[in-house]
Amino acid sequence: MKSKIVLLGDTGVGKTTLIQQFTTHEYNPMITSSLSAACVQMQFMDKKLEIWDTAGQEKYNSITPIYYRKASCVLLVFDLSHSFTFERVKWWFEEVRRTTKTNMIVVGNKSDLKRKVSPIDVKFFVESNKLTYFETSSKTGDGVKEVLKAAAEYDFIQDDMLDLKTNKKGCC
Ligand SMILES: Nc1nc2c(ncn2[C@@H]2O[C@H](COP(=O)(O)OP(=O)(O)OP(=O)(O)O)[C@@H](O)[C@H]2O)c(=O)[nH]1
Ligand SMILES: [Mg+2]
Repeated sequence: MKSKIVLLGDTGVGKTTLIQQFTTHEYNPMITSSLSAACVQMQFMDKKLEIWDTAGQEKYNSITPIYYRKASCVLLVFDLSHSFTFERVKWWFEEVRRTTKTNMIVVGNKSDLKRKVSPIDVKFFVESNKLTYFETSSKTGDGVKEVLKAAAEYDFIQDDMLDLKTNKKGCC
């Protein structure tokens, strides 16, 4: 069994660092901002995971739909210490929902830092959209395994109508 997991979120929220925790259980503070999408493969329990990192900088946003198509799970990552990054997660949620039925998990990262995002706002957003929510620190590793486990449990949701629509637009 193979699962495709895609990480989306604003620049600097910790997507690449989170993936590094998934694969090596280590924190490397020297990671630099991603300039393009990258894929890593790993075995997790009985599943082969294909994990896609994306570049969060605004100028790269236009290329990402081709990455989350056919994903079994999208991780919408924000930085708990930067309110604006949570607003971006709401935007990403709408963007992904527009073209796919993909499962989505919201991840509030950097739980080791002072929080700026209101827990009430997060609760309202995830509950009203029936989403699963985890908090992580890809610095300390807190909550990381739980996210990976939850993401790996999902399978791809086939939707021929949505596929047709996206093919018409010639998105990939
Ligand atoms: N304190 C703390 N710092 C973190 C955490 N996760 C990542 N960082 C730091 O935040 C910065 C950005 O992390 P990245 O993993 O490069 O962020 P990104 O989302 O991949 O960013 P882009 O590649 O630009 O989209 C780095 O300096 C990381 O060391 C965390 O959980 N806690
Ligand atoms: Mg990155």
